[in-house]
Amino acid sequence: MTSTNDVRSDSAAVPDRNLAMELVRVTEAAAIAGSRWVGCGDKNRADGAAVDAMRTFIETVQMNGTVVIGEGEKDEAPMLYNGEEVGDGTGAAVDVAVDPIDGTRLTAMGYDNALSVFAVAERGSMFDPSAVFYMDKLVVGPDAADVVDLRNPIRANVEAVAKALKKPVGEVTVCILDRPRHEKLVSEVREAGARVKFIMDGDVAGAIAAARPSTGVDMMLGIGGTPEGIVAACALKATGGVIQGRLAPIDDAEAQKAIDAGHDLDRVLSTNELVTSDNCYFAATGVTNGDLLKGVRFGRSRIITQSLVMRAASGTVRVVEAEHRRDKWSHWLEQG
Ligand code: VTB
Ligand code: MG
Ligand code: MG
Repeated sequence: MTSTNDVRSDSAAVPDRNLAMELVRVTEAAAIAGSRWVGCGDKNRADGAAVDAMRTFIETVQMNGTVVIGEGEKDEAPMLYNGEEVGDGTGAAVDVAVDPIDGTRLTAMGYDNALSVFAVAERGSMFDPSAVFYMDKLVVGPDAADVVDLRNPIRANVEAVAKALKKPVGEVTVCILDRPRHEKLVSEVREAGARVKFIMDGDVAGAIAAARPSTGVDMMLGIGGTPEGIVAACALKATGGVIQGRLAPIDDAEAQKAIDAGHDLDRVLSTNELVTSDNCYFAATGVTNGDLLKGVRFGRSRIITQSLVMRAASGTVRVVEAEHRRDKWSHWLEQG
């Protein structure tokens, strides 16, 4: 039987629409376990706890998943490795992109903006990020989606966004990772008259914030991780808005390797090229507070989490605030 919805829910080839709701339990678990280590000063400790919790909780999710993006390689973090099979092995075959904590340094230092994220899409539909670790990105929300182009000068893009959002350029806020490599970009944004909002890490949260209303961020620009670009694309497919990405090799050797693997380094990849299928699901839970989500809060007997749950095919975005009984989490909170 075919449901009245746009996506069949009766076929094993298509993941069930409830999958996103299951994924949020996984990011909640990783965020809670990781948040035990907020401010501890050791980013691997926070990441390790989040990875362990994520691994344990993924096993309960009904899917036949293969990790294609297991962030951690670039940062030598304790990763869910590429090729690892996750889920209970039933149901549709899917690609999985995880970042148990995007912003491990933020977590360890007690700074804002750290997230736990998990994204799933039909098998074979996520861009393979192995060629190049970094990607030049441009992200805007739905209202400005049709007026920007990564190939255009910064000023042109910023002015186009201002026009699309019907506000003066001086009120356009551009989120940029605070890195020496962005010095020229930052001056160009400021010369165009827009505001720069620096983030120390966490450009998944930055990208989604740029595409969501009322976050105070209108646009994200600059070079960040390729895996994070694909994770962000999964969310953008549901919120509307676009991410445009161009591979940004760190040196000639990496560039040559990418070219040999068949990549065109001048090509601007669109949201739908980074993730080709609309059968795409996304969940994120705040670890520390941020523009996008509140972080994990500990009460005497309850732990409160805030998460986003999205499904691209329907475009539904849910904000899920959950209360967890603290005693049930003691295994994850009393380690160390
Ligand atoms: C970004 C950021 C991540 O990596 O993608 C960044 O979102 C890019 O790499 O939180 P550099 O740190 O080398 O600039 C992180 O900081 C870590 O994954
Ligand atoms: Mg990351
Ligand atoms: Mg990470």
